[in-house]
Amino acid sequence: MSFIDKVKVVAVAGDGGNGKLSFRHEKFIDKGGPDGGDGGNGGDIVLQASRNQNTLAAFRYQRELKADDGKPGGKTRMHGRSAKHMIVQVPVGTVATIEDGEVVADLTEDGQTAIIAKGGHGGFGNAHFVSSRRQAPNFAEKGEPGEQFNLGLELKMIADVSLVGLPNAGKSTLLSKVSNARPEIADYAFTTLSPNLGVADIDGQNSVLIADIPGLIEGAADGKGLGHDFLRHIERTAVVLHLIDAYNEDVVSVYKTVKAELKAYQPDLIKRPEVIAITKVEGLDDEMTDDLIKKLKKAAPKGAAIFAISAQSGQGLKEMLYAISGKVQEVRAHVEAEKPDTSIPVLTLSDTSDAYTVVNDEELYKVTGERIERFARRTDFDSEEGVQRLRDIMRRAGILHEMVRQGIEPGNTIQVGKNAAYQFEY
Ligand SMILES: Nc1nc2c(ncn2[C@@H]2O[C@H](COP(=O)(O)OP(=O)(O)OP(=O)(O)O)[C@@H](O)[C@H]2O)c(=O)[nH]1
Ligand SMILES: [Mg+2]
Repeated sequence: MSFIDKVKVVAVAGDGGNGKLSFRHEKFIDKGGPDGGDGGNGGDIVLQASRNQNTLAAFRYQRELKADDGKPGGKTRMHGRSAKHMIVQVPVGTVATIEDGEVVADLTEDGQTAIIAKGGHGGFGNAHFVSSRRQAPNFAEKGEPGEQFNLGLELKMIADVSLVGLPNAGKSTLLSKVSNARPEIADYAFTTLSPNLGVADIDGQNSVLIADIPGLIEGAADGKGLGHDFLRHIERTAVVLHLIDAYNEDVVSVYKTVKAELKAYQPDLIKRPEVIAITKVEGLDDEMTDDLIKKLKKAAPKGAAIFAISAQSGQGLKEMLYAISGKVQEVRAHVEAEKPDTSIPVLTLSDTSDAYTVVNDEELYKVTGERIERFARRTDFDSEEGVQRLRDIMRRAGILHEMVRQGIEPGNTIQVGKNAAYQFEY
C-alpha cells in the first residue's frame, strides 16, 4: 500500500430538517390548532486524531465526508430527530485546510477533535410561532443548509527523530533493529519509498518515535530522487539523526551534501538538534572509526554527538539511543515551557453577528449580514406568512428603517444576501 499523506476531500455537513406546517385534525373543525413540530439539526463533520491511524490512505476511497440531515418535524408537535455527528478518524499530525489555504484544524494529540463543518439548524414548525397575537401561524421554517467545504488534508508526522541520509545508508535497517517497525531493507538505493514509523524503547520508561525517511540525494530539495516529498516530515521532528555509511569514500562530503539539501528546503531544518552516526562499522577496527569520527567532528556543529554503530552487530546502538532520547527530552521540555497558543480555529456559524449592510440599486434593496442571511436561508419564500415573519425580523432589527431612509417604496424588491432566490416585495 502506498503512503498517502495529502488528500482532498469534500466535507458536507447535514442540513437541518424542515419545520412542519400542520394543523390538528379535529372533527367538525376545518382547521384545529397549529401543531407542526421542529426539524432536527443536521450532523456536524468532526475530525478526530487517532494513534490507530497511520496514513490518509483511507480517503482515497472516501472522497466525500457527508453527515446525515436532520429529520423534518411532524404533525402533533413531533420534533424531527437531530442527525448524529460524523466523526472521522485521521492520523495524529493531520492538518486540514480550506481552499484559500487557511488552516481549520491542526490535530497534534491523540483524541483531539475539531469541527470542520457545522450541520444546519432545524427549522421551527408552525406550532413554535403561536403567540397571543398569532393564533394560527400558517408558515414553518426551512431547515438551514449544512456547511460545505473543499478540504485539503495533510499528514505531518510528529516523530521525535527523523533518520536522514543518502540511499543505502542503513536507515531502515537501524529502524528495524531498534523499534517494532519492519520496513523493507535491500542493498539498492531507494528501497524505502515512503516514511516508516517505529517506536524505540529506551529503558522501559522512555521511548522515542522514529521516522525513517526515504533516502536524500543531491538536488533533493529541487525534487530529485524521492526525498523532496518527504522533507516536510522532518519539519516537526525534534531531533535529526544523520546516518552515514562508513564505506563512503568521503564521509564528510556526504554529510555536507545532506545538510545542504535540508538547508535548501528549509533553512531552519539545520538548526535542529542533531546526532550523527557512522553506520556498518562492525568490520572496521577502532583506529579507522576514530579517524572517521574525528573528520566528522570538524564539519559538525559544536557539541554534536557522533557515534559509530552497526545495526548488524548491535554495537553502539544503546549509547546512541540514550543520547537521542536525552536530546528529545530536552526539546520536549523546551516546547512544553513555551507552548504556543494551541487553540484550534474552528469554522462555525454559531457566533452570528447582528451587523448588516444595506445597499440599493434602483428598485432593488440588498441587505447583507450574517444573522439576517441566516434567517433568510431558513425562510420558505413560497409562503407569504414565512416572508412576513422575515419582514418582521427585519423591522425589529432596524433594517427596514434603514431601507426607508434610503428611499425604498412599496413595490420595490428586497434581497437578502447574494442569492437572488431570497427576494421578496417590500
Ligand atoms: N554490514 C552491514 N550492512 C548493513 C548494516 N545496516 C544496513 N546494512 C545493509 O545496507 C543496505 C541498505 O540498508 P537499508 O536499511 O535498506 O538502507 P536505507 O538507508 O534504508 O536505504 P534507502 O531506503 O534506499 O534510502 C542493506 O543491504 C543492509 O543489509 C550494518 O550495520 N552492517
Ligand atoms: Mg530504507
